[in-house]
Parts: sequence; C-alpha cells; structure tokens
Amino acid sequence: MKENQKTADAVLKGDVRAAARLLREIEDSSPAVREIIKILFPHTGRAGVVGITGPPGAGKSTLVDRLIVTLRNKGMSVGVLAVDPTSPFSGGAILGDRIRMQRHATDPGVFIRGVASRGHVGGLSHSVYDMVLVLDAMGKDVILVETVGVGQDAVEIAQLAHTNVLVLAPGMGDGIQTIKAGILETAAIVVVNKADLDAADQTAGEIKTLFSMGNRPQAQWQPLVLKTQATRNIGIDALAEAIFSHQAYLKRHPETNVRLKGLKAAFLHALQQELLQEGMRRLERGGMLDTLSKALENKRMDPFSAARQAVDALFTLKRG
Ligand SMILES: Nc1nc2c(ncn2[C@@H]2O[C@H](COP(=O)(O)OP(=O)(O)OP(=O)(O)O)[C@@H](O)[C@H]2O)c(=O)[nH]1
Ligand SMILES: [Mg+2]
Repeated sequence: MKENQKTADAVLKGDVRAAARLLREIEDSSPAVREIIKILFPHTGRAGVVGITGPPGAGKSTLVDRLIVTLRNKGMSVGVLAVDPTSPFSGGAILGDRIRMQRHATDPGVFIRGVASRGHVGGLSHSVYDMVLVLDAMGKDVILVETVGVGQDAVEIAQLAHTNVLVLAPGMGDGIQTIKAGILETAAIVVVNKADLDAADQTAGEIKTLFSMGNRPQAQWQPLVLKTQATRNIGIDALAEAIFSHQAYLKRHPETNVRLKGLKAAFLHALQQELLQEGMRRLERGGMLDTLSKALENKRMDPFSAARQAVDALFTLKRG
C-alpha cells in the first residue's frame, strides 16, 4: 500500500524512472497498477492528447520526432506513446525510429515509450489508456500517440485522443481506402507528408474533396489539410499551429466534451475486458467450459449455441 503511494507520488513529481517502472508494470498487468492508477486519476485531465495515425510508412514517426522539437521550443513537455512499433509493415523503420528519437533521450522534458497494442485476452490492450493517464499525471503538456491507422485498434485509440492527425503520403489513393472509415471522420487535421513527391497536391486535393462532400455544419471544426516534408523539417510549425488551434477550438466548445469521450472509451474498453475475464474465470471454475467443449466434440452443439448457452448460464437467464 505504502509502496503504491510512493510510486504515485514520484510519478506526480514527474520522476522519469518511477514512470518508466510503472509503464513496465502496466504492460505486465501487474496487480499493483490498478491501485496506483486510482491514486493518480484525480490528478489527470490537463494534458492535450494528440493521435498521430496513418498507413504504414507515411512518415508518422519522422513527424513526431520533428513535432517534439517544435513543442519543446515552445516550452512544452511531451510524452510519446508509439503503439505497436514492432509492426511487421515497418521493415527497418524501427531502427531508424530509435536512432532518430535517441536525440531526445537526454531531455527530461520528453518521455517516449513503445506499447504493444495487443492484450493478453485479445483485442486492444488496456495499456494504452493507462499509459496516457500516467503521462498526464506526470505533468506532460502534450501526449502524442502514434498508431498505424488500419485496424480497429486505431479507431479505438482515436476515441481516446482529443485531436486526431491523419498522416498520409502522396499517391496513397488506395491507402485512403485502407484507412478505417472512423479514422477519416475523427481526423481534425490531415497531413499529406512527403510533399516533396509529385502526387502531393493531387492527394491533398482528393482529401479536400472528400471532406467537402461530408458537409459538416459550419459551426463545427472544419478539418484542415496540410502538406509537410518531415525529413526536411518543412511544414512542422504549421502542423503544430493547427494542433494548437484545434485544442483552442475544443476549449471554446466545452460541449464537444472530448475528455469525457476519452474517459468513456477507456471505461467501455475496461468494462469489456473485465466482463470477458470474469466470465471466462467463472465458466472455467464451474466446469462449464469443459462441458461445452465435450458437447462440441460430440457434435451435440454448434459453437455459437455453446457460446450462447455459456452466456445465458453466466447471467442465469431463462430464454423463452
Ligand atoms: N521523401 C520523403 N520521405 C520521408 C518523409 N518523411 C518521412 N520519410 C521517410 O519515409 C520512411 C518512413 O518514415 P517513418 O517516419 O518511419 O514512417 P511511419 O509512418 O512512422 O512508419 P510505421 O511506423 O512503420 O508505420 C522513412 O524512410 C522516412 O525517412 C518526407 O517528407 N519525404
Ligand atoms: Mg512509425
């Protein structure tokens, strides 16, 4: 108990080693984590959470690396979570990421961590939600969450972020198709990176056309489409300004309630995981899993009916 309070106090003071240790415990689903998060939670809610998502190789990490510099020059502290940096798509990019980001390692105002997106029970790991809370409690002004925007995970993470930046590269016309629908809808800013390549204007034009067809009400935030060249550090200030102006918009419009939406997403996610784990535990303990497996084996029951029976048993429902 004392130990948990000590860890929480250290994190609240911005202690990097304590925070790093806690993030490791979060990944290991250590039981102490729940208690520590409980202590930290009332101290959260200050950080601006920015999702940086997009297809593999669009230049997300390069942009994040550049954004860190811009934010630091403005005196802001920065937390970075790179979700699934071991993505099979990235090829050699991981090493590049490490080398690039290495230059921030000695800056106490920057905290960078990789997160595996997959949890033990399948589905998005709850780690991401918990880690954002920890970085927030640490006092980070801005938290950048990088994800590959192709799966359901990315859609879930987009619910958590206050400002979503979708990063595309030119000629990704097909790439746009692979982006989950929910991602384009939640994007406050679309960046066409690699603007040194020919098709940049065309891609930016396509995105603008897509948005103009969506006819959002005038009073609502109109998504911005920007061009950047991350490797040459071009367009980064404009991107930072766009992020700030979206955050200012959110402040002016408390009815958008992004923080509450993020918390609700975290809550629903936790609820699903708890229900699943608790349900599986009870089915196992009661021998129901065994019984149903045998029924499957003997072809007395199909998989869906078996699942339905298990759920009914858990909730002791009588279906008429
Ligand atoms: N030509 C050009 N290349 C760029 C630009 N920005 C990034 N790149 C290159 O694109 C490649 C991928 O960049 P990353 O930043 O690793 O892309 P990512 O989106 O983080 O990739 P994943 O994390 O693997 O999905 C690297 O070789 C970068 O050097 C740019 O503005 N122009
Ligand atoms: Mg990356």
